[in-house]
Amino acid sequence: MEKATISIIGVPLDLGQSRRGVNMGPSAIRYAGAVARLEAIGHNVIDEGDILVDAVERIESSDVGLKNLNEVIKANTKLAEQVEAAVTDGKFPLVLGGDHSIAIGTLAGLKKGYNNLGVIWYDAHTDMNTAETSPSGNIHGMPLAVCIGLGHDSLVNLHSEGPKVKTENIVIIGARSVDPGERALIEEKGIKVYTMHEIDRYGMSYVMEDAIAYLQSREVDGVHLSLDLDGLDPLYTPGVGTPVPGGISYRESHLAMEMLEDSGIITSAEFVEVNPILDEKNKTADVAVGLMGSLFGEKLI
Ligand code: EXY
Ligand code: MN
Ligand code: MN
Ligand code: MN
Repeated sequence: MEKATISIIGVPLDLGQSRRGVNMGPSAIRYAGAVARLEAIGHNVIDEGDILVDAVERIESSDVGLKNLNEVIKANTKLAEQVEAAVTDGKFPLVLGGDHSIAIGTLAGLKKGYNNLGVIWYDAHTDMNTAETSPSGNIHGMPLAVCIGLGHDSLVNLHSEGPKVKTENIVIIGARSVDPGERALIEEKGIKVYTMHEIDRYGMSYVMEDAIAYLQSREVDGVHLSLDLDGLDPLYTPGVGTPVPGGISYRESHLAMEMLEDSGIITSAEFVEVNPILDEKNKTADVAVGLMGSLFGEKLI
C-alpha cells in the first residue's frame, strides 16, 4: 500500500447491541499500539479522537423494535460527517468500533467520495437483518441491510438519501451464523458470500484471489473493508460480543490482509466489535492491531 495519511476515528458505541464494553473498543485498540504500528510502516497517522456518544442508560426497543435507535442515529450521523471530511481531505479513514452498527455511518460518509464503492464484510455474521427479521432488535445485526437500502428510513437515509452500496459490489467472508431472514435476503439479492465452508474447502488464498478479482471485475473505484473481529475464531479473538466457534484462523486472517494490501484495492477500513471487558487481557485488540499492520503493508521479512 502506498504511504498514506491515515485518519483514525474512534466510535465508542455499544448501543447497537446488548453487551456493555464494546464502547471501550477504540481505547483498547489504541492501547494495543495502533498509531505507532502504522507509523512504523511509514504512514502518516492522524488520530482524530472519538466521536462523542451520549452516555445514556440503556433504552430498550423503541416503538419500531430497534434498540437505542435515536442514539445509534446520532452517533452514526456524526461519524458519517467525519468520514466524509477525511475522504474529501484525501485521507484514508480508519474507523475503530464500537459495535458493527457504526458501519451505517462509515458507509454513509464514504458515499459521496465514490461512484462505485465495493465492500468486503469480514464477519461471522452477515448483518443483514431488518426490524422485521431481527431476532434481537440489535442494530449491529442490520448495517449491511441498511446500506443496500433495507430497514428503518432514518437509518437508510442517514446523512444522504437512499442506499450507500450496490448489492453486487458486496463480498461477505467468514459467515457461519446467518438468520433465516438474512438467508432469504442474500438468496433474493444474490449477494456474494464465502462462508466458512468455502474457506475450508478452497482455502483463504483462493477465496481472497476470487473476491479481489470479482470486485475488480465490478470496476469499483474503492473498496471498504469492514472487519468484525468475531469473523476470526474465538480462540484468537475472545473479546467480542457474539462469538461463533469454527471461525477464521489467525494466519488465514493475516494472509487475507496481506493479499488485500498487495492488491491495492482497499481505500478505507473499520475494525469493530472489540470488547475488552469480555477479552483475555487485550488479546482481541492486539490481534486487530496486528491485522492492521498486515493491511497497511507490514512485511514478515
Ligand atoms: N444475527 C444476530 C442478530 O441480528 O441479532 C446476531 C448479530 C450479530 C452482529 C455482530 C456484529 O456482527
Ligand atoms: Mn458484524
Ligand atoms: Mn454523504
Ligand atoms: Mn459479527
